[in-house]
Amino acid sequence: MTTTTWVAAWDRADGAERARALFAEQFGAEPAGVWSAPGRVNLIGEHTDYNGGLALPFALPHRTYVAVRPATGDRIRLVSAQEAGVREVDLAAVAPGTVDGWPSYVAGVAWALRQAGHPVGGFDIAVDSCVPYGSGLSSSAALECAVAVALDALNGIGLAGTDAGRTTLTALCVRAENEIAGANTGGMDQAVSLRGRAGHALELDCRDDSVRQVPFDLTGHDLALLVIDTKAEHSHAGGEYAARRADCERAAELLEVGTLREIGPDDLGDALATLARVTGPEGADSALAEVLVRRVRHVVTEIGRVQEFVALLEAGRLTEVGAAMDASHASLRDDYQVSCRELDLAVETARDAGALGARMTGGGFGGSAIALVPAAAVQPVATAVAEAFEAAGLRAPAFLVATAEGPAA
Ligand code: GAF
Repeated sequence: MTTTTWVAAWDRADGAERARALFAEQFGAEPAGVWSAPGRVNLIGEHTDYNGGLALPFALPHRTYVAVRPATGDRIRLVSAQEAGVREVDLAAVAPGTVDGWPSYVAGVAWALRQAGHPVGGFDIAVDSCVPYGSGLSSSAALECAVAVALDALNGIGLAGTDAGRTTLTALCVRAENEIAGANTGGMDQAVSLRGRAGHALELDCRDDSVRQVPFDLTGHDLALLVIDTKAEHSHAGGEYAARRADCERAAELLEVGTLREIGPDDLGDALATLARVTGPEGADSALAEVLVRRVRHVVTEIGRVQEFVALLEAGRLTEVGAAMDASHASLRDDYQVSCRELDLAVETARDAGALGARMTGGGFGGSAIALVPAAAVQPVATAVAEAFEAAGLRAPAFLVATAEGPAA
């Protein structure tokens, strides 16, 4: 029989002790403290954040832990339990394109805080994490946000104490990711890692960064949210994510709107006709017209699905959200074209095995899918997916059951 692999979340005290012990072993001293931040899943609202739209993520129990001690001067020394060797970065020399690999997320946050006028100097940092890496569950945002709250506390900045301050920290982490790590992502992942709440999903309105905490607790409803890490690796520093973002910006420009959020559901037909007209036969680029029509249709309908999903959650009609999840996946696969064979197989198999709804989560091109399943069907659905992957000759997937937990602290 095919076995299933489960990715456990560490107990918080255990995670903190791992980071502390790594710090002590590496640097021969105790850290000033240990901070941590969660990865996320997104229930619905994909590729909407950079279009000023709505998303509905929640923070996972899986967290990245950082043990930190300030140092004199501008030198950052970094060690990670997941990476070999000690890295060093001169904070004064950090600029776009100067730092490679995982240290760019750490140095990028220190750089962004400095750019905003905060007096951040060098530090030693040890990192350990149970957020699966490269799985579309925001391991990079978890690292950025853990560093953000650590530097906020160590430098007496005080932003982490209020939601308004955390909104500012979110923007600084996004700057770090966009400008220093070189991934042109939106702000959903950092927002939920810093502003999520246990037992709630975060309805995030990217038009003005406002949020609404929507109760999301499946216990008592006999349901569970199964996360399927397909092990098909993805990266947002790659070209496809940036290409989708560029498509949306081009469409907004042609439609003469600031962001696609300004296209309401009732305007969609007119907007698609306008796009076809300005880029199509007269504009002599019908291939571009077809692509942009698909992108806009996804974004506008996906924002509507977030609203539908939230309304069902608030009405306690959890068993009815599956259709919106299924429609979201179809739209991401067919119109936005960011799914892949592994994600489609995970989603289809989960549904056939009893899931109420399933979809890819995160940026796509690999990474993870989520399935809403009756609690008793968690193991049978996981087994069915693992068997389907084995039969298709794909790498064995990994699984976790996601509950909504607290933010960076
Ligand atoms: C990735 C990005 F980092 C987010 O900003 C978001 O765009 C997501 O893909 C797609 O919804 O996680």
